[in-house]
Amino acid sequence: MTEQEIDRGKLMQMAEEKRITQREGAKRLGISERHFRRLLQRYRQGGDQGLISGHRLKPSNNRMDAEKRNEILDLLLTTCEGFGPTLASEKLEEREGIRVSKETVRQILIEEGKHRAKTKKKERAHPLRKRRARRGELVQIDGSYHAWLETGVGRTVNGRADSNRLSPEWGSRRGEIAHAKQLYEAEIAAECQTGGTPIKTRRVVYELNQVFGKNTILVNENGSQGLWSYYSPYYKVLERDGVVAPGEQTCMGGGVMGTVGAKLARPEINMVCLTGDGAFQMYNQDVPTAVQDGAPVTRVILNTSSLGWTKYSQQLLGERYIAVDFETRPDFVAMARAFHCHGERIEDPSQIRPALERALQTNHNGKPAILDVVVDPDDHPEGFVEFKHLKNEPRKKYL
Ligand SMILES: Cc1ncc(C[n+]2csc(CCOP(=O)(O)OP(=O)(O)O)c2C)c(N)n1
Ligand SMILES: [Mg+2]
Repeated sequence: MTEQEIDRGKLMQMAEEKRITQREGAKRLGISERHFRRLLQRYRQGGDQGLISGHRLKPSNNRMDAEKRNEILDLLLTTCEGFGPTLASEKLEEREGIRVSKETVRQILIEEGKHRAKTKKKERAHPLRKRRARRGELVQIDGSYHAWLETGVGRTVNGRADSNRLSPEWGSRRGEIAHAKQLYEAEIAAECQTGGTPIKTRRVVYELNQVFGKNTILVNENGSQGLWSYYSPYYKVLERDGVVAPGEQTCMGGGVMGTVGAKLARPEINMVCLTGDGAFQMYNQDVPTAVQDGAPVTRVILNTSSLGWTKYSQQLLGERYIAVDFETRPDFVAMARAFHCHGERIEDPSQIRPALERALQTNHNGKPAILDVVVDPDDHPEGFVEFKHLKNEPRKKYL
């Protein structure tokens, strides 16, 4: 039985049991009430089997008679030998006055083993990419729409050139870019010395990178302040696999807990998680987990006393703030101590580096650390600001 016949059987049964009316059944099957009654009659007499079409396995009424078919077949094998269905159908009409569709000719030839039906080409799920140019090609591995390099050398932040295939002009261009990069990095270094309070997150990120250095894996979170660590050279990933980056729309707290797993997997590497206070509070039950499982990691809380990302989105809407500020400010240092971790609160930029050094040392001694850094909630990375504005203006050309 076909699926359609099975469905019909179910509806017939429902109609018999008076759970639906005949009108409703007919409507659901998309047939007339009269036809529904006819089917119901057959169902009563023969059950499900009664619903099977009487034409099943019988030759079609429009079938060509055997004599005519043989005549055509003879011609196809003699005067039209070797012709494909289309040509054979044309020639049969032209020479013999026999009108027969190319499809019928095709079917006859297939039945006689004289023609092979074409199999439909499968669509490629992963089409091949276009061939690439060979010479002077720049293989861009990380890019940005923002004019990071103000010297006019383009918008690429980290590019890698395939040096075997470079055109001769590339030599001077490469020097130019290397110089621009140097200037840019010096500019960021100066910018990350910014003093004053509240602390600018870029400074925390920069100093973290310097203090923890190589042999470190950074586990990212997805708050607005944590974003500073996504941008090089504020934070430079110094190791292969040196960062556990959040995927699109990560669950907040994924990094806070994930850092424990990462440490257990790679105990020889320094493991640090940069997290917002919101994300931290979603998974702060994993503070004792780190102690219990022997995972001496550092969590640096970028404390804005708010769900900063969401708050900024609300600010752009220009209406009101709702459910984004933490009016109760937990004492994260007390919490750290309660769970046998090292804990410090940092409110002044001069405290950042020594606190990071102590946290790292504590980890080396086998104890997890939590640094609660009070940061400026309104200082957002340029890329984030632009991204947020673009989201409000989706017609811009690169969205
Ligand atoms: C479980 C979950 N809820 C909501 C979000 C959406 N979201 C992304 S960032 C963010 C706010 C993050 O706040 P916080 O961790 O304090 O970082 P801040 O933006 O203040 O730097 C929210 C609500 C999310 N990613 N995951
Ligand atoms: Mg926050």
